[in-house]
Parts: sequence; C-alpha cells; structure tokens
Amino acid sequence: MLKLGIYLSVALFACTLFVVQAKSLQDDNKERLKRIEDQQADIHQSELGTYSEFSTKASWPNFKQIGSRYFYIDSSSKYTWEEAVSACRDLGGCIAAIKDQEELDAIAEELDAKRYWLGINDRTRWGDYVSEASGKKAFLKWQRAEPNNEGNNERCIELLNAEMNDLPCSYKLNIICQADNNV
Ligand SMILES: [Ca+2]
Repeated sequence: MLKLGIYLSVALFACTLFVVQAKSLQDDNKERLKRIEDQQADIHQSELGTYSEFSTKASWPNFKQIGSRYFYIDSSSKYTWEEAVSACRDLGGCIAAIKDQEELDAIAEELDAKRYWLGINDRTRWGDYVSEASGKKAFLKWQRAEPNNEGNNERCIELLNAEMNDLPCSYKLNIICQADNNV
C-alpha cells in the first residue's frame, strides 16, 4: 500500500512537471509569435511610409504603373536631354532608366514609334553609361552598330523601337519619366 502511494506521488509529480513545462513552452511560443507580428507590422508601416512619400511626390494621375514601377510617357512635347531632366523633375519624378529586359518590353508596348529620351548618358566618362536618377550603371539594349558616338558628340541615350542609341544631348525628343530614383 505504501509502495503504491509512493508510485502515485511520483506519477503525480511527473505529471505536474510536464504540465508546467508544456505551459512554459506555450508561453514562449506566444511571445515569439507576438514578436513576429510586431516585426511584420513595422515592415508594413515602413512600406506605407514609402508609398505615401511617393504618392505625394509624383504627380498623379500622370504616372502609370508599367511592370513593377511607375512611369510617365510624353509622346507630344519634345525636349533637349537637359530639358527632359527638368520636365520629369517638375512632375515629381526623374528622367527614366530601365531596370531590365522585361521592363523594357513592357514600356515599349506603351510607346508610339517615336524617339524618347532616357535618363542615361556617358557624359562623366566615355562609354560609362549611368542612370541620371540613381547614378547606377544603366541596363542597355543597343540598336545594331550602336553606340557609335557619331561626330564624337553622342553622349545621351534615346529609346527607339525598344532599342537604344546614343545621340547628341541637344536633340529634341519625347520623354519618359519614372516616379522613383531606384534605377
Ligand atoms: Ca548613335
């Protein structure tokens, strides 16, 4: 009888220990979940911040989403390259550069068969084509036999029929602006 009592006490003790441990594990998990939820809320908040910064900066409804970014395409007015930089800035954006081939294809679908300035030039260093907006190395898709730097005076990049060409920056072309300065 005494033995049975001891066995029962040990069993009860083990059981209690198990319950306490399970409870503490559950509390741990709850705390972890809460931390993850807080982090997600922070990320969402910072995304909202970026969005509202953009929406007040870029002038709606001129900018249109094409692929993952926002662009403004002006197929009616013509500008020198310098004027194009100012015109895009006045709209709250930057003269556009292209992220990659996918984005180029998507933009090209929106264009007439006209010539558009892009925010790309090699004016700082010959052959070093950078984005005006981000200062980063630009994605390039040249037309056949370009860039040829004709007359030693072609430092700015145009987009024509989904391909690029270097031109004198003083030429007057249509423009493409981007809302961000990431590319
Ligand atoms: Ca050329």
